[in-house]
Amino acid sequence: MAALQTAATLGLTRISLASAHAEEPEPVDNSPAIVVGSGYGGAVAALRLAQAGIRTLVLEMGRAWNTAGPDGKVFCTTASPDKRSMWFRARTEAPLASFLWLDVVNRDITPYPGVLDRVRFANMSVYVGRGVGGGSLVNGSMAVTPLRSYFAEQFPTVDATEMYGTYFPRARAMLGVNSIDPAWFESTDWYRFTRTARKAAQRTGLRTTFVPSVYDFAYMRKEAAGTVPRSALGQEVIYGNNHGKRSLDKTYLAAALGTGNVTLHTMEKVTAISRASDGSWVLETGRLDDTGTVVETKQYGCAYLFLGGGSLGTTELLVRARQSGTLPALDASVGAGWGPNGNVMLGRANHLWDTTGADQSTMPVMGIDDWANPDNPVFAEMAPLPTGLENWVSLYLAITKNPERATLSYDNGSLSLSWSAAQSAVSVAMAKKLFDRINAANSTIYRYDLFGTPSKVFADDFCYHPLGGCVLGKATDDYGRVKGYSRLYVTDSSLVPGNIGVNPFVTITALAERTMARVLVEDTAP
Ligand code: FAE
Repeated sequence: MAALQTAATLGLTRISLASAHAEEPEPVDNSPAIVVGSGYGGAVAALRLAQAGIRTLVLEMGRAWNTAGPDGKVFCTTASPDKRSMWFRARTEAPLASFLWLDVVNRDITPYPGVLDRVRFANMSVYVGRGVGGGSLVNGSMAVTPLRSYFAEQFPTVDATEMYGTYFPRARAMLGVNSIDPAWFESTDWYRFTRTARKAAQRTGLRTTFVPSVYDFAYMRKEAAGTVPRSALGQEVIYGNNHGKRSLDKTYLAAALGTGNVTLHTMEKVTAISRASDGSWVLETGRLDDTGTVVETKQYGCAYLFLGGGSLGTTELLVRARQSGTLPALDASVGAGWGPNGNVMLGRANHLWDTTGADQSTMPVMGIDDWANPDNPVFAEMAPLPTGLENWVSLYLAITKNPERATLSYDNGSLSLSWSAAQSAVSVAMAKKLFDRINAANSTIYRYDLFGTPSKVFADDFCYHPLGGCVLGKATDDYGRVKGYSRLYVTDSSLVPGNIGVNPFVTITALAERTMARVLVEDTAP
């Protein structure tokens, strides 16, 4: 099997395995392969490169979440967030802005490299995870394989048989996907909120389905029994889980580091990429301290460059390189094809007798699957609202089949996104159509108090699922090789064309597995 060649065998004089120990200090720190970012795409790339015997450097702008704070915990809870919660903010910016219109959710905090970032554009904010593990540190763990027919529609050039036969199963196994025991689900107080939402869906004649997870349900049951520290049952999720969650630092990244071939640098942000005259890649980085100050700038070189900075991070590096002229041959479609996976959040008010429970697990396990409805395809997850008191709210994250797409570009020194309010309105109309039916069938109404003032029913100005910007088969070939340049790869959510109909991390992981399997076999010296 031909494998990725190390830089030395490529004859790239700047790239030498011994360079780190050379007597004469070199201006550039070299590795055969560099991976930018340690989310799903980056973690898969790092593991598979390392297993192929290729020394790999992973550069991650966030911190490693492996050290306990003064309270003995690595992460803080959603109920009492502190500086660990958000990426350099003076106040938290939680998705649910208010309760009973009161500003009781967010807290003033000390700016710090916290785990959740909210990247604000004109009409859309994008939540992303920061740290070793990327989005896996903050997400809801829902591990959903997309409907095969929709996957095939979105990725017409990808062999769906191979994906569903090989790469989705490989991804699910590595991620540690498991499902809730239906009998426990039916009996535990912790999922009363979901059973109440299911009842409303069933009264409407809608289909509901269990959603798999990477949260360890065996651990959750011990939490419920009181034999282990609580995490999902202790209001931990968007600011990290101290227990129970199989985040990437416990799966792919642990395996990658275990090979001995991976070096991981944290708090080091890649700011620019360019190509040297000998064909090697050059990366400029800035190392951040805990105040966000750049304390050191560095250059790294590599033969093979894998971009796993996420839809925003990867696309920013590429559009910036094209705009500044360092990578002029990038395809015109780099930056295009971006979408928020049709995300809309909303709440419904239940009748007094339809309680949701004071105890709520933070990990969703069920969705309303109306994707097959040709008039209005929507998949809506039943989300928790764990306030610790009965609140009668059924909360949902709707994923709508919104065909609108936007473009990311680099203007005046920063990333901008062309997404408009009118494009969000398309998602809202679809969510409203579904939930108007549910309200009509149950004689219920929407909640008006959850997304700030003035009363906003549909939260359409933020998303959790940024997708696209470097779409597979358009900005790259069918395996994530960036068009116009050799030995440059995208392995993350940038590849997904704006919408995938379900929560995206299983798809991102499986596509990255497919890319790595191909690249490690085929890509040899130019
Ligand atoms: P991602 O995981 O975002 O990782 C990118 C990494 O690269 C991050 O660690 C960045 O800090 C780092 N980075 C970026 N730029 C640079 C740079 N220039 N230099 C160095 N490092 C850089 O990318 N998805 C699901 O499937 N199920 C869920 O239940 C779910 N819930 C979610 C809940 C929340 C609150 C959020 C924010 C997301 C959720 N998602 C969920 C989305 C999912 O986490 C997301 O699609 C993936 O994390 C994207 O994976 P990537 O590999 O693209």
